[in-house]
Amino acid sequence: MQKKLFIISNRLPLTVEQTENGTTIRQSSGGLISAITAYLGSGGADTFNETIWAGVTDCSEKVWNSANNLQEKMDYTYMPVFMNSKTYQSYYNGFSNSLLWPLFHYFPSFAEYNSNYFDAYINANKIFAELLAKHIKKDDVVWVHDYHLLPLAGMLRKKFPTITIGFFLHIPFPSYELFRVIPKQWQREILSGMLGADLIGFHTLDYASHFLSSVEKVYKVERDGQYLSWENRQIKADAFPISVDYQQFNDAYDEVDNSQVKNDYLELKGDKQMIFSVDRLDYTKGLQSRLKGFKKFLVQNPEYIGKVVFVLVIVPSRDSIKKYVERKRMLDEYIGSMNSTMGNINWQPIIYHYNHLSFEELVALYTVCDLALITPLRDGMNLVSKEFVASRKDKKGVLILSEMAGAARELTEALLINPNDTTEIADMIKTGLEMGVEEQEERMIAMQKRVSRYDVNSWAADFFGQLKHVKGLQLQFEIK
Ligand code: GDG
Repeated sequence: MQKKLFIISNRLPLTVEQTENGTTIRQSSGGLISAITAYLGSGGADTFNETIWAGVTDCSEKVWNSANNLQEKMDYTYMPVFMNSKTYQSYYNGFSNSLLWPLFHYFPSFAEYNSNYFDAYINANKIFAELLAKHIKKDDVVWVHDYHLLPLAGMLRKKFPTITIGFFLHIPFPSYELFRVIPKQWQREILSGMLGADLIGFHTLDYASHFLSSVEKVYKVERDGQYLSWENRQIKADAFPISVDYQQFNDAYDEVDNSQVKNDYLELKGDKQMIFSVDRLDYTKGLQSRLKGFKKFLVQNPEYIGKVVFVLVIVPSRDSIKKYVERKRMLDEYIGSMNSTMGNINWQPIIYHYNHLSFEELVALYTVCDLALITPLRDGMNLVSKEFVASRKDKKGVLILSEMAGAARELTEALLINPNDTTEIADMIKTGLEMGVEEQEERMIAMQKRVSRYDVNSWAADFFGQLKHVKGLQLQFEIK
């Protein structure tokens, strides 16, 4: 059987720009892109006849068509989705990132309820569905990703009643108490859309249970463990903790060793200890409380003045949304004020980089730093913490991790903190910087065992294995 795999996400994993020198193509960053490209790059989807990645691009159809070298050296085919910018703004900046993102990350006061946004969200999903319907055949497998596309599986199911569809949510699914604040009609469309899939994957069992109990309450459907019966189909919702390409990061330790980039960072570090963090600019990432915790640490432990440096990398993200622009301004002011009031002529506590790092720079920083400080207020999983662990082939380094990140379920040997407790962050920074090498190694080895055992390929294989299994169950279910 010649089956195709369709991977569908809001955006394609690249940015196409037209400059005076022609068309340039840059890889975009973000958790979903890291995971899927790692999986496809390692040949994970080779059992399919062809893999097609569909998503919106930020260039016009004309520019796209002129960039005819796009498909070169790619293991998969891009299928661009085009929509007018008004629809895209209301669907992406509006419903997706001004309602679903804040609400699903437990920031209900940031949520905007705007029916024009909802209409655009449904419309944008219809544009995806109509384009895909022209290409999908009944034996193909469709894997839909993330909160931008919650209704899509339902729309595709109407067009293809027997097709295999998987859906994976990359962010938390909130408890019903929070989900129910969404207007009822929207709740119903979101859930019935997700239920168009055969298998619905989440990072943790808690998120899966929140989803199942929301379906029970909204639709009065009975569940049987992880299963639900819906429109004559058996559907499963389960946990698939996303992961990283462990081998790629572990091998990268040797690849960057002695490189110019790493030597530059080592020089910058000198005889100081180095703390490192990297995140997209987002209010969920707990950047402010991280900085407050670091400031408290320096105030409580003045002997560290001039002896420690915090390399803080923030990657621009969603910079056309007001909340993100405000956050950037607040951070700039806070960092400026900390450096000017606590630093001196020879030393600044924070080295702030507001830009994208190359892979080599990222790994060099993971491996040069003494401590990774990762403090999201909420995070579906958090891949940065797993990448840090995977890249420490030397078994050294300390991870401070928020217990509000999905990754905290697996990385239990990290120093776990409550990100709202800046005193705890300050105390843990001290504990981490003073931890003996033996304890560092013990903790790192235990975490590496877990991340290497369940890497991004196991994650995808586990998902596809269960998808096949559920589809099998579904056939029995229909025959009865
Ligand atoms: C969402 C969920 C979930 C970041 N800056 C640079 C860079 N990155 C890469 C990291 C990592 C990825 O982006 C970020 O992933 P996270 O998981 O930490 O965070 P989100 O982007 O919010 O991801 C999250 C994820 O989806 C997957 O399901 O874990 O909870 O919010 O891979 O390395 N990469 C490079 N330069 C950078 O400057 N090269």
